[in-house]
Amino acid sequence: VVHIKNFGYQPDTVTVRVGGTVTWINDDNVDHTTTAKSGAWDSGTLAHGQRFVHRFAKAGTYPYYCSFHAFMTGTVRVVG
Ligand SMILES: [Cu+2]
Repeated sequence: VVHIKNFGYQPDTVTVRVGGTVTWINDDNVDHTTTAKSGAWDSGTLAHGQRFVHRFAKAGTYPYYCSFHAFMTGTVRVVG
């Protein structure tokens, strides 16, 4: 689980197995997103308390950001 808090992703790097999921939860009182740089996923707007789940089917390194606050970045590492 990645918490979106104080305009950051906590933790900002997570590692999951192929087929695993990552859940993001927005703990801020500001809208955020989790948006893959590759386009592999886009949560759309997450208001306070909302969550988004994505399943990773392929190994790789997936950088992502917040489409409202480009300085917010994180990485998902998917390992076989
Ligand atoms: Cu944001």
